[in-house]
Amino acid sequence: MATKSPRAKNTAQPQSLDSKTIKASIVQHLHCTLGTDENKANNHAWWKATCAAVQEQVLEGLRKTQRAHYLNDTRAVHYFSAEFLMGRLMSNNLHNLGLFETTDQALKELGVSLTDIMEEEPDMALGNGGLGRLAACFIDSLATMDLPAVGYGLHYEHGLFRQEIKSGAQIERPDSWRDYGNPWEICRPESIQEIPLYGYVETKYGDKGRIQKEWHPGTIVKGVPWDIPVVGYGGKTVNVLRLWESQASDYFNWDVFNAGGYVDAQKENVQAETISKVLYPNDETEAGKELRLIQQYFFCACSLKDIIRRYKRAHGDNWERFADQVVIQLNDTHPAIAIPELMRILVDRAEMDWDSAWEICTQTFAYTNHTLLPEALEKWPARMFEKILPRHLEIIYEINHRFLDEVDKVWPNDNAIKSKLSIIEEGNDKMVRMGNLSVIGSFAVNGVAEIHSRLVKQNLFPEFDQLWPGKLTNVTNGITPRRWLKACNPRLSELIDSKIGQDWPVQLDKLQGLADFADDAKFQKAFMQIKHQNKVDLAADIKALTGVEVDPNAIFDVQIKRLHEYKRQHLNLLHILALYRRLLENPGYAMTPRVFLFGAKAAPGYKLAKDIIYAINKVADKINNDPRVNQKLKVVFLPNYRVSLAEKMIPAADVSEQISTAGKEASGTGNMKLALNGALTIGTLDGANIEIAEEVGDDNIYIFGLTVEEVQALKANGYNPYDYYYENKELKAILDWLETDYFTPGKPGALASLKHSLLDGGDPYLVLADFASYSDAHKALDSAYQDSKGWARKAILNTARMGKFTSDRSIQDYVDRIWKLSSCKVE
Ligand code: GLS
Repeated sequence: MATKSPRAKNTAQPQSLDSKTIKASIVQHLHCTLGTDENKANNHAWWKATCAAVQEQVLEGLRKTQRAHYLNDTRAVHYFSAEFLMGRLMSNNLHNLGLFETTDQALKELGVSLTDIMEEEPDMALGNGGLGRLAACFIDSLATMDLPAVGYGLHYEHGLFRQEIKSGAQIERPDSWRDYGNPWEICRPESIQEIPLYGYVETKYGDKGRIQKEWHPGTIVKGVPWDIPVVGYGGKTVNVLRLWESQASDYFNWDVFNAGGYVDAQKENVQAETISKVLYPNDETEAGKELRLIQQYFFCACSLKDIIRRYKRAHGDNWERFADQVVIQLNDTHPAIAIPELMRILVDRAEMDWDSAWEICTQTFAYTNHTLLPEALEKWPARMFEKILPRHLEIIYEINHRFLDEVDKVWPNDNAIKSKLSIIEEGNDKMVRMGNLSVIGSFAVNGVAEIHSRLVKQNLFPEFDQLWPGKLTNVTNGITPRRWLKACNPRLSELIDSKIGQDWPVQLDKLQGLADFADDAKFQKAFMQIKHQNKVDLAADIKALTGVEVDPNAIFDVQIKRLHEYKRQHLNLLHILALYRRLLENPGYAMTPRVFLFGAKAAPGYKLAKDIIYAINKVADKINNDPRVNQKLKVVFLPNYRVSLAEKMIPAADVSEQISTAGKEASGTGNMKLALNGALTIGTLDGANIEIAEEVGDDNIYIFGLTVEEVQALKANGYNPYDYYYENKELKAILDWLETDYFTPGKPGALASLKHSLLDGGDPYLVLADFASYSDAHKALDSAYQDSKGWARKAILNTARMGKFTSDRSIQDYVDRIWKLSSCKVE
């Protein structure tokens, strides 16, 4: 059952700073950095002063780390990601530095509450969901494990939108996380890069008939790096997350400016600065917008220049060791443009022959696939490429041409295979397939959970797997237990410390030791009391945020993730409606009081997702205000779900909803966070749920629904949702209910789009097919909860058996299977 996996060897070594020193440093910053004093300072000022005091320690670590990496000329991984969903940094940095308690004490002595001032910190929401948060967990693990690593991404001025709920509907507001500065980041003007865009390519004939290509860009933008130090647990290694901000290049504007075109020059500024203005709010789907491709190229080009500058400092113009020193992990296809960009640098700028350049490229890049959803596999119109990156399109054609020659050797004259594997999708509007480019240009490709990687091999890229056996592999996702247990659930962490010692944050397998106490009445009581206390805290937050009162004695049933049909928040909603009906029809209906909690943002242009949010809120309004049922049933949609809200909800969850259609959720990581904090999963055999079930055991998880094979078979045989509608009376009644004005008085049909998507729309995610089985699983779960000892045992075993899902294990898998990196100790 429990797998053995390598672990980071660090244990948090509290720094030697005492509370007196920290206190003095905070006060000093209050006076000298913020120009205020203890009497005038508000929480925001205290927060900033405390950040500044902590940052002093962080920067000391950063300096030592950079020196150690430089002296050892280490091989490093460069994690290229369009998203890093960092959340807040103060608590994390304090815990990782081993300074949390001391700082808490120092502030207490100053009459200030650390918990309160931490609330002042805006989330760094530079990501959409799982993919971006995974990147954040990974850089935490990399630093913790003393691995030389740099995260590269975009310094968005506005992160993921702030969600407000008005009359039940989602409203998007800009996220202004940096309005009052970000105390954790440092601008590095000395490392600014200039990035060309647009223009045309000139063909020249050099010595010995050598053809040379010169790209004459139409414009140049400036990339300004902002460094966010990433503190490993134990505080020794401090790596860097380098995020690029776009600015107008001085060089470009100078002529316009001199010609008296002040206003025009300003216009250019605005255009250049648009590049890093906003995070695209889509998860899983791509907008196909020009600006998005420019964003991708901009941060990849800046990052490659940065890497090459550093490489050249140590190795001059000798490229031979480049792939020994540099590995670049592409987080999805978003940074795939880095492949032709490196080719351009090597062939056009370094004048290397194609084959040698390709050899370097394909030993440098590795690619992680995060989804099988066809709409999420990026494709760019070739004509858009031609306009923005004309030289890159030529390079892609050349890569493709040579690749198809290889394909022809294996499958001679097989045009069908060629057109399937080609980077270029032919048609009226030729498209560049970034997935194929990523596979062809990388030495390793991984999926993010066992089942997902199997489907990548079998369904998405089967011929690539045949062509290059062993290139496609699996690395199951993980989460950092520092943020997702130690920092967010201090009560439980303390209890765990008292039983198994303090190493578990870096050796999560040690949690297995808790299994010995799973039947111990005293431990069960302590464990469940902590859960209860966390629920009391969350209930207070719910009241403050929504006005809804919930009873902490009820089951807290939590579904928190992006809103998407495949994640099936509407399946959850249909079940809630079933419970509501059962209670109305039979007031004595036996069920444990339950609070259903949702947190979810919908992409602004995703109409049905927004309709589902609206439906949840309207149903919630009705149920919460219906005295016939509201002692037993409550529904709460918490607005503006984000990392810092997750940190409050997860420790308070009894039940974790992981109910995607089998085969659709590549892995999931919220499933891991919730189980780690003692929530029981109700879920399908999808993504990492399968591996969670293997770890925790069948008795400690509620699995329901169709398997991947059954989903495929049902679809192949012609799925008809009406079969379920007519057959299941309860289901029919619920769906019909949605068409009335019961939940939207005076507005009949306001929730009808949901019903239509499930019937006339063909129910693409098989909600109706899985409904009965889901409802049965809930019944089983409810009766299990009534046995409080049995439930406590299950909850404890969930926490005890989650060792596999530390992101340290994921990183160790990447190191062993893909990166071949060595750690570098920083003293
Ligand atoms: C995602 C998947 O949907 C998640 O299942 C996965 O856990 C995550 C990280 O691997 O990546 N893919 C995606 O485009 N967004 C995601 O969250």
